[in-house]
Amino acid sequence: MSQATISPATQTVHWHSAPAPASTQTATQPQRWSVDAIQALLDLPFMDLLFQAQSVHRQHWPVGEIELATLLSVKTGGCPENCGYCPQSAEFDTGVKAEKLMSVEEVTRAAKAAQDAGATRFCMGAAWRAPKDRDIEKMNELIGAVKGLGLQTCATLGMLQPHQAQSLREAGLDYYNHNLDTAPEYYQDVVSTRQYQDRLDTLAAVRGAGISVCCGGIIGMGEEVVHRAGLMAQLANMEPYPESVPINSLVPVPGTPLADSEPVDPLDFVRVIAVARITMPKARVRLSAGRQQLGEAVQTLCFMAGANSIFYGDKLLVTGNPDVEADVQLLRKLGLRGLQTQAAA
Ligand code: SAM
Ligand code: DTB
Ligand code: SF4
Repeated sequence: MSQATISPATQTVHWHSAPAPASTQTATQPQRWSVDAIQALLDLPFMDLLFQAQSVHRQHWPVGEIELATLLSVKTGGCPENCGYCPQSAEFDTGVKAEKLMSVEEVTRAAKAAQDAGATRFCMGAAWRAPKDRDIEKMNELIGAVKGLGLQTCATLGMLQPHQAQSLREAGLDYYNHNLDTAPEYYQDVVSTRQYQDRLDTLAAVRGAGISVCCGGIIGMGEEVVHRAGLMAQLANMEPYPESVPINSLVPVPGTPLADSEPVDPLDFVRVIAVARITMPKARVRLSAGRQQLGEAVQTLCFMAGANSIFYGDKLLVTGNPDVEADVQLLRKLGLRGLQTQAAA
């Protein structure tokens, strides 16, 4: 093993007792990932980092299996929040029009098509700051219909109260996506209409309702490496850490405040995927938005680094994604395969 390889098993380099951010530390918590330890991982020689991530991946996951998750924007645009990356905020002139919630029939048709194309998870996104109870009732119908097809269900609807999370769970929701996006200290540079703590409160409501947590962030918003480490520390120190961790590369959308962000070095994006795999070995790490701009070679490195899920389908929420045929070809070229559908498994 090279000098630079950091192994969790040795507990010498990155598991240590350095204090975690005071805002999230409790007396009963076991040893946690410090921001410094994660930054040390991000700073490893690239090959050492990738080797370590791939080794962790093989200890915890079948080799070559990739989850295919399809997204659908069931309620697009007109959002009152001002997330600096988002084309759906009503504050920015991005050309995205506000639409009504889609019908059960439309959503069922889209979910069936995704399933026929090989997806096993279907994620419904709504551009709400926080849904009203009557929105939750309508979402429950959509969730029931998608679940009825035998797909895993996921939703991302903004901030939730505990009783709303409970209601979604009872309707059959498997996962709730709610991203922390970046480190706490960089958050207000990205969005000012809510606080980091609001995100944590919703995540607690989701966890409390027994829904699996899907939580990750975005790379390429002008953040420093320490902020990437801060985000990963927040995720990895959750108890338990999220079952799904989407890592997005910023899709710069004209009209949003972050449209002119300095593009991230693709290899630095791969590093974050590797660190997600090492610090959250059993999480499904999703290579999420931004695949169109990454190209095949960098995506391959992401799989090497431990990514085992992608968004699959021609569209994310409102921006583009590699088309299904291109993804099928890429997986075939790499000898990777999608998970079996639940109905077939
Ligand atoms: N309104 C809900 C919320 O904010 O939680 C759900 C939808 S929101 C679009 C879901 C996530 O998509 C965001 O938290 C962010 O991480 C990601 N996202 C949005 N726009 C993006 C962009 N332009 N590039 C990369 N990721 C983006
Ligand atoms: C996540 O982490 N990324 C997805 C999903 N969760 C909801 C959304 C990506 C959105 C990219 C820009 C757009 O199309 O709106
Ligand atoms: Fe609204 Fe979500 Fe977009 Fe923020 S990310 S503006 S909350 S839809």
